[in-house]
Amino acid sequence: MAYSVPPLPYAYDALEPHIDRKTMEVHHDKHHQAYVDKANAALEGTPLADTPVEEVLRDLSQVPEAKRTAVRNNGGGHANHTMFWESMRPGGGGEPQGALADAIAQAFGSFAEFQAKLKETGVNQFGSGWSWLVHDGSGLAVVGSANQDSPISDGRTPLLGVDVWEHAYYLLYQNRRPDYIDAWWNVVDWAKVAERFEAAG
Ligand code: MN3
Repeated sequence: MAYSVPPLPYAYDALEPHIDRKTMEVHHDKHHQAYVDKANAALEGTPLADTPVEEVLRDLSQVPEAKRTAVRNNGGGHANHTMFWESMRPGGGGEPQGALADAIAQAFGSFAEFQAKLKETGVNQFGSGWSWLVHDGSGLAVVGSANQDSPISDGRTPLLGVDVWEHAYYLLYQNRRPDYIDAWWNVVDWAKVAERFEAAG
């Protein structure tokens, strides 16, 4: 089965005023679709054409060398964006509860310190990329990635990622990436992040 863009699990304008409808339309319908189309084109006719994208990204050396960069970029783009849409919801935000809250406090000192670190990593990502909360096998960490590189390819489990490509925020925030990240916290679906944490732990 070729990859496909999953339907957005809420309306395009559901995350307003934090993320605007036009950005969501272009980001989901155009950018994510392009990653899917290019990933499918790169994998077509290879033994990996029916492999879930996470399994492909876990070991990129299994991808034929001539296709590897295209799969890294576009397969990564597909996986990252699929997770991104599901990490947000209207009326989200607040703070995580339970075991995830405890693990964040243990790893970073406090939820506020975690937020500061994820934001700093996103703001300081030069050019395009992501800032991630990951489970690295022993505990939680914040890592950045360039372009569409997935933490999966480094042996880590992504729990939450903020897209800091300009296409994610430029229409509403222009060059103000820090303001976009500040607003993005208001739409994070912590219940979804907690599910991933439980599965990873
Ligand atoms: Mn994007």
